[in-house]
Amino acid sequence: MADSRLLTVFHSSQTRSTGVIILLEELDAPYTLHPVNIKAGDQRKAPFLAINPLGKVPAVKHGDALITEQVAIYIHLADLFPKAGLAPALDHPQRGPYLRWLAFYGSAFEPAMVDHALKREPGNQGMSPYGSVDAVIKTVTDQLRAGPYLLGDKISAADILWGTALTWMTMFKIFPATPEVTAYIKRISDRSSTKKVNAADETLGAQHKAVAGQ
Ligand SMILES: N[C@@H](CCC(=O)N[C@@H](CS)C(=O)NCC(=O)O)C(=O)O
Repeated sequence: MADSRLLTVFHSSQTRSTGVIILLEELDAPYTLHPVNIKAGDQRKAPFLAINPLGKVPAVKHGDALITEQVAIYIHLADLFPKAGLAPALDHPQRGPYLRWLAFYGSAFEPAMVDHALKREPGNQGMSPYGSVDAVIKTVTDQLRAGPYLLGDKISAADILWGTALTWMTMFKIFPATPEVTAYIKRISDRSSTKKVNAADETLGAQHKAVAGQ
């Protein structure tokens, strides 16, 4: 690794930070885990609020630099370890679509799905950052139907983000589990990185529950 700054991931089991750990495993990147016990409410206590004032994981320290927000973290990490081939190069024709799907995730998909899950009216379509929930669901589902990955035949870091997110969103029935979506999720969950991280997450989750007295 040309960049020798240490990577520390602030992580809580079975959350959005789980996907970041899966990505790091895919990238074969060295990293240190800093567990945050969400079950005990540690994300809202001073030591973690000093890292991320929003009290949210994932957060990553790269040396002294702080990166929060999944999309920024995925872009940064996949670019940092180019040998894994999970980020199209700057001049690659798929670089733009790759960034599109990452940005779409954070600026359209999550706001739409959270409004949908909380049964909040999106309000005026012209003011909404995503248009309509139905348009978002159709856009994603159509893309996955073309598959097998978001960019076609080759997996990218965007698929780790989307695959892990769609796993819990279909589980909670926020996003429709159509055959193409289910097949896509399975492609990501069958990967050895996902299996390894999910198994470790079970152990961490049980430890955190015990500490929280649950
Ligand atoms: N906008 C953030 C969202 C992160 C987020 O919502 N994380 C959840 C875990 S899945 C969290 O930390 N929740 C703790 C809480 O708010 O109590 C991102 O994309 O990284």
